[in-house]
Amino acid sequence: MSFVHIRPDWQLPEKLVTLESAYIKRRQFLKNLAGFGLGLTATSCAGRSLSSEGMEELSRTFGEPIRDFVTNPAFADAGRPVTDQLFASRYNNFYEFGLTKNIWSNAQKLPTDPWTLEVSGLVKNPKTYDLDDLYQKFPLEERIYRFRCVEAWAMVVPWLGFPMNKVLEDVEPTSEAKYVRFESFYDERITEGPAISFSDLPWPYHEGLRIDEMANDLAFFAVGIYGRTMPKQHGAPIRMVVPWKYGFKGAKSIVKIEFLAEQPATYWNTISPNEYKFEANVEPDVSHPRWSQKRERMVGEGVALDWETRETLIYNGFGEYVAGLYA
Ligand SMILES: Nc1nc2c(c(=O)[nH]1)N[C@H]1C(S)=C(S)[C@@H](COP(=O)(O)O)O[C@H]1N2
Ligand SMILES: [Mo]
Repeated sequence: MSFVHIRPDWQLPEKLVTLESAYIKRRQFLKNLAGFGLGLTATSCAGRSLSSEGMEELSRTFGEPIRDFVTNPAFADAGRPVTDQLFASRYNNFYEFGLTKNIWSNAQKLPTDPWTLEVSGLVKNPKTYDLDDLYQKFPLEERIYRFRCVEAWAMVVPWLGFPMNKVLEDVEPTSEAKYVRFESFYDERITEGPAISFSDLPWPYHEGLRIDEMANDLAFFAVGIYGRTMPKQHGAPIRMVVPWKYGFKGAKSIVKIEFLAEQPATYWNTISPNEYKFEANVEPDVSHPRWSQKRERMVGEGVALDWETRETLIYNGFGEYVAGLYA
């Protein structure tokens, strides 16, 4: 397959400037609205405004530009607009750093360099990769994927990384390997979120896939987003992206990968097996016990009630790639 490198417009520095000034104007608008009683909604949700200093601080979390990558033409257009980075990067789930979506600042404590990712278990070549290995061994591609959280919010983001099957080629799982377990960084002196309210949960965060799911071409390890290295709040320096499954399957800041014969326990499934399945494929007709999964709110500007909603698609729109896995 031949790749064409398209320089997307969010990489242009002017884009940031435009977004910021548009945002500040909107903020003024919301402030005016507050007088009519909508202020509470505006400040109690993701659309909460940031001061221009806050905006500047946020943009400093964006990581270093990555120049050496190709945009995979199969994933150059998600059929929906790309979510503005200024929203995607401050509406996060990363419970190690707190309960709310507003953890971006707290997550800056995460130490990401040096970093090692250990691959072990039922493989012919166990490996421990450091950051240089990860960047040098696996050529980077960009993929614009739809992203769907089980909580019914969604976004469209340009990830930078490599397909998980490149790692399979490198470590060569044995024939006994049927499942894979992934583990996130955890150090209670740093990941202080749980100390507040989640201390009895099964830390570190861990997830799992079937080995044929990991081998599917869509399954991705992301080391960057929006043309830059991964911001800490999005799971620096390396995270899983499994776009046909709910977002919680994509463990952030992973330190360990283990190949297993049996299905591993996973974080949310252990906490609430009835609500969060191991498989966790995006299925609009299968309701969460507490809400419908038929539609999704696109992360964006303004007050939550105004978020644009769209229809949720089976396998998050990736059925042509993955339906065969579940036939
Ligand atoms: N280690 C870790 N990984 C995690 C989570 C988490 O709390 N801890 N949250 C998950 C959930 S529920 C979602 S929706 C996505 C959110 O990714 P984003 O904040 O980069 O959009 O990360 C997933 N990976
Ligand atoms: Mo999620």
